[in-house]
Amino acid sequence: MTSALEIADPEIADVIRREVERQNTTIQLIASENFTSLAVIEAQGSVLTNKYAEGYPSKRYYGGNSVVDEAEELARRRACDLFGADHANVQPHSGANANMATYLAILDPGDKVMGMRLDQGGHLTHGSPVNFSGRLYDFVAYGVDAGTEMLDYEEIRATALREKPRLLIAGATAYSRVIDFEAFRSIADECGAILMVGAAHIAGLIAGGAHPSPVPFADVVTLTTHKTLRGPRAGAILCREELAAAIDKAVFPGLQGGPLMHAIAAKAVAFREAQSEAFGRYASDIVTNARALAAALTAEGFRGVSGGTDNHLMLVDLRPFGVTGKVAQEALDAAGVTCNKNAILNDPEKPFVTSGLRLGTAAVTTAGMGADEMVEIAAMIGTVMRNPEDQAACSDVRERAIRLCSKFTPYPDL
Ligand code: DSN
Repeated sequence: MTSALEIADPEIADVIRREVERQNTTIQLIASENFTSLAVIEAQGSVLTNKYAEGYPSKRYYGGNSVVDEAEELARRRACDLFGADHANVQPHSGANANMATYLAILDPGDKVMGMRLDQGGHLTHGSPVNFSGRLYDFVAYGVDAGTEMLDYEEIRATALREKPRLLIAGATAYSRVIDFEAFRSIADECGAILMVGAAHIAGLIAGGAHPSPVPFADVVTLTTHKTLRGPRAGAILCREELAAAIDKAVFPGLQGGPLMHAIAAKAVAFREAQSEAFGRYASDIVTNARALAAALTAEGFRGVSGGTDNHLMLVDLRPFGVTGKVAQEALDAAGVTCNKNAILNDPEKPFVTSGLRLGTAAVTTAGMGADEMVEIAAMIGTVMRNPEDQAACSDVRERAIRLCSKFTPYPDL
């Protein structure tokens, strides 16, 4: 049957059709991506997109909100239950907005903040000079130890005691080891800082019990809902009761206007899905697959940054292959393996080139792949890295990717 979209806008209908095909026939290893359920997609694509609901449930600026209020209440309650939090704000449109709202709630412009360096695994909103965070606040960066390539908590403590930040941020986008939130709490207490954890990447692992939770230790935890948590593309904030009013006020009216009620409904669906036992098994399988992929890549000759992984992602150093991250990403893309180039510690290459790749296993785990497939994927990556300009070798890998995806198709019915 021809859909309404195909009739109204065949060009966009065709873009969506081809993107479904791309997701169904290529291997997705971007550590921040996943495949949402059809239930999440249905909620996201619903008439809730029509509703203006500035404010919060029962305290809206416009009429007609009694129905969508229930969606936001469900999302807030489920987020609190899932993570054991006092309070949840489910309105942030993204993780960056969740972080920005947190700063707005807690800081004054010019205040000192400590966060992880972007080029050592942090995030743009953790103080990058090209981001609002680096322009509005006085960021002091911490990184990883040059030898272990892991967080050095004693070094972070020494810096925090010297700099006395008002806000200490834990959390990363390219760090493959468990983060010790209890250690961050004790550092924050010693230097008198508020502790925020940016848990976007590991939110699903936390929900599923595959990574320790920051909630008992942090004053504020920011999330995205679309990475390991497998929900819609959006953000959320969890916080202690004492900060609830300030956080809510910072999100609206401080930062955003009307909340995206369709996205909030889709977040509620994802939080419910994450409460299931099956989600717990999935979270644990993500880590098992990441370890299997990291081990298989090491056997292929790659150097794993920090020697491996405890979570859903890994960074690999491509220098043993004499290939840059940019060349690797493009060659793998052509071969049906989607991933992103990523800086490694003291990377000699520019940020748009890099010497590393970041690989994650959340999406392939959702697709049903296991340890055998991780070995196969590592072999495919190894083949492309040994022959990045060899069209025949890359075509062969592309065929292998299509065969693998035909057995593990995320959206067979789309
Ligand atoms: N762009 C996201 C990631 O890939 O980690 C972070 O915002």
